[in-house]
Amino acid sequence: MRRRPRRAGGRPGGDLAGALTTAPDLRATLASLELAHPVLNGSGTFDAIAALRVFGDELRERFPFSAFVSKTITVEPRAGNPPPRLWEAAAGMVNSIGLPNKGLTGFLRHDLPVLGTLPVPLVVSVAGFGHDEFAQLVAGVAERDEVAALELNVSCPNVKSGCVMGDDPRETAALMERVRPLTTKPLIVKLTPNASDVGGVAVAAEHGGADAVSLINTLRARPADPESGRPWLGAGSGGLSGPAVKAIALEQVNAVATRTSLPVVGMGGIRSGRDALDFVAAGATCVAVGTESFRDPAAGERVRAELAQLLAKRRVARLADLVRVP
Ligand code: RRO
Repeated sequence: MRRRPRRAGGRPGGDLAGALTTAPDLRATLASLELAHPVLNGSGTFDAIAALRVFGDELRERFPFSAFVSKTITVEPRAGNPPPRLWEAAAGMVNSIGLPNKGLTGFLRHDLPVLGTLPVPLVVSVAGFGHDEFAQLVAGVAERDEVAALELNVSCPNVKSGCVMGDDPRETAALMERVRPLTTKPLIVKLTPNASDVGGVAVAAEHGGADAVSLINTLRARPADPESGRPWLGAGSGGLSGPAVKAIALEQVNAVATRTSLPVVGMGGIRSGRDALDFVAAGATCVAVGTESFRDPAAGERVRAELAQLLAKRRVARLADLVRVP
């Protein structure tokens, strides 16, 4: 078992004597991406195209995330699942969106030119129903200059077939073998919390040449209509996210961070700088805000600001100095 190397410097509670006179340095390195701070969005949880339409240049000047991860795209256009698609859980949300998107050609023609104008690196999330489709998506997306990195979504809970490649280390290894030779751009593998051994899947991704992993995607869930007791969601089941899953996500992030040396994008119920710090302490290099952005579209910016305040209070000059919990 490989243990994640400790970062240089720092001890719990901080590594500087005296008060900080400058704002903490939040820069983070995710594979070859040099990011201004560690807060990304979770795929599919922030519609940058709609936000640009509403806020225009104001959004470009104060973009809440240090990199933007697109909604997952597939080769063919998809309408998504029948409604209702959302359920508000006690401490979170169950979604059954079902991967609606314009398909590869529609994305490249209509969405990419707009997303390419964002002031941060663009990560395009892709999901194929089989290796050939993944290969088509990776080749088609990676050749575009607007794209800084790709996220391989092997973990969507809301489609009947496919997306099983993240359940099993051998499946993940076979996928990586197929797509890794197609691009030199960073490949981030989005892991599922529904796998029995998420650490094993992460190790397979690393051996297969992944540059980073992100986790967690949503947990399979089945809300019941309080009146009839029948399944509430049009598709029957969906995926649970939000504060309810945070402790599960921390456990899985820690399991992955201790078994691989890949940078980890940690997510699952992050609402505050305190939550973000917990993920960094568990081993994450970057964090992503998802469900909270539906409640507060400015959550990404707030989480970053709160994280900076927390580090300053603890007299930690650089995020990279923070000691990770083994
Ligand atoms: O579109 C969705 O239903 C969806 C996706 Br692609 C995903 O990766 N995770 C999720 O909870 N929903």
